[in-house]
Amino acid sequence: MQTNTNNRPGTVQTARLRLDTNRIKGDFPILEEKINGHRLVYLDSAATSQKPTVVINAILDFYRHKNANIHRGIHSLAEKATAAYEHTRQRVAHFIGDVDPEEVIFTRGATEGINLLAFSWGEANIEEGDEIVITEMEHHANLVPWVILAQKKKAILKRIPITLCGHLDLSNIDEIITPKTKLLALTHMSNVLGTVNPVAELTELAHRQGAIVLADGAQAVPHMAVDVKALGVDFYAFSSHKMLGPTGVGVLYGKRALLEAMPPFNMGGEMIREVHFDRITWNEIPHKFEAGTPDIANVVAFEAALTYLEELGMDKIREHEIALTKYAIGRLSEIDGLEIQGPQEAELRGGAISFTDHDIHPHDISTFLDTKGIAIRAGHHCAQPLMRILGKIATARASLYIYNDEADIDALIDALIDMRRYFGV
Ligand code: 7TS
Repeated sequence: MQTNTNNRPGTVQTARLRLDTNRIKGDFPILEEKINGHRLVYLDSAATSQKPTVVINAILDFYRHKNANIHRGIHSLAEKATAAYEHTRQRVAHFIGDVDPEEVIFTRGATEGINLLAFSWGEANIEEGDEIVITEMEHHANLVPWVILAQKKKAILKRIPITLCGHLDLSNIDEIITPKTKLLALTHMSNVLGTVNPVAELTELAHRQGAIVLADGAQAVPHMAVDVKALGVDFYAFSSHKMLGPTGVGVLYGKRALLEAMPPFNMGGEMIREVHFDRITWNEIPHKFEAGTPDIANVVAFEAALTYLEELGMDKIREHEIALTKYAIGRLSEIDGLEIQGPQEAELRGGAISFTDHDIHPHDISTFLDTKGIAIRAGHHCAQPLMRILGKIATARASLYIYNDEADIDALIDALIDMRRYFGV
C-alpha cells in the first residue's frame, strides 16, 4: 500500500512491450466497439478476458459441424464431438506442464473446481480438530467453501497474513502450517493485489507436514507459464474465460492417487460404471467427476484459446505484462495522492492493479471512466475479508492482458485526471 507524493509527470519511461498489440487488437472484434462514443479501452480482464475471432469461430464451427453428445453415441458425429472434447483435455494437460490427461477434470470454472474438492475430498478427509490453512488474500471462491467445511466438521481455519506491501507474511509460517494441517489452499496470483505467491516453496513446506495443497490458478494461468508438476501442488483450479476461452468451462487438475481415492461430487449419467437399485460403482477418472452433459462446445472452443496463447508464448505474455504493469504503476504514481494496493515491483506481481483516489467512491471512478469508454472493475472483488484488512470498502481495479498497451494506460491516466477535475479533488 503506497500513497504517492511524487507528482512529476514524464518520469515514466516508455514500456518495452514484448507483444505486437496492434496485431493482437485486430484479433479481438469486440475491441472495435464504441463505448459511449469512445474506443473501448478494456481494462477488466481479471474479471473475464475478451475472446479472439479463432475462439468465436470455434464455437460456431462446433455447432455447425460437430454437434452431438459425447461419450455415448456410436454414430460418426458423436465420435467427432467426443474426439474434439478429449483433444482439449490433452491440450490442457500439456499446457499446465505435461500432466496425465486423466488428471484433468473439466468443471464449469475455478469456483466449481474448488467446490468439487471441498465437497468430495473435504467431506472424506477433514475431521474435528484438523487444520485448514488459507491466506488473507483469497477470492471468495477459495475461501467460502473452506469456511463452511471447517464449520461443518469443527475443523480449524487458519490463515497466512499479508504484509503492508501485499505479500504473504511468512515470518510465523511454522506456527501456521503444522502437523495438524490437512490442507493448504492458496491463490497463485491475487485478483486484488496482483501478488504472485511462492506456491512451490509453501507446497514443499505443507507436504513436509503431511498436508495436501490446492492452488487457485484463476489469475495465474492466463498470465504466465504454469507447470503444476514443478509447483508440486496436489490440486490446481482455473477458468477458461479468463484466458481467452469461453465461459462455462474450468479445469481442476488433481494428482491421480488423490482423485482415485475421492468420492464423486455430482451424481448422474457418465460418472458411473454399473448401476443397480441397491449399489453403484464409479467410472474411472476423469469421468467420475464429470456427471451429465458438459459444456461440450465451449470445452472444444477452449482449445483454440490454448493454441492462441501458445503461439504468442506464455513467457512472452508474462514479459509483456511485467513491462506494461511497470508502466501503469509508474504512470498511476504520477497522480499525487492516488493509492495503489499490492507490491510496487512489477516482477513480483501480475497486472491486476487496485487503487483508490481520496474519498471518491470506486463505483464513481468506474462510472466516470465508462463515460470515456474505459472498462475497469470497482467493488470488493469477491475478497471482503481482504478489503477489511486493507481498510477499504472497495477499490477500483484496472487489469491488463495481451491486447493492452501504453495507449490504454495513457487513456486511463488522462481520464483519471479529468475525473479529479470533475469531482473537485
Ligand atoms: N479465484 C480467483 C483468484 C479469481 O480471481 C476468481 C474470479 C475466481 C477464483 C473465480 O473464478 P470463476 O471463473 O469461477 O468465477 N475473479 C474475478 C474477479 O476478480 N473479478 O471478477 C471475477
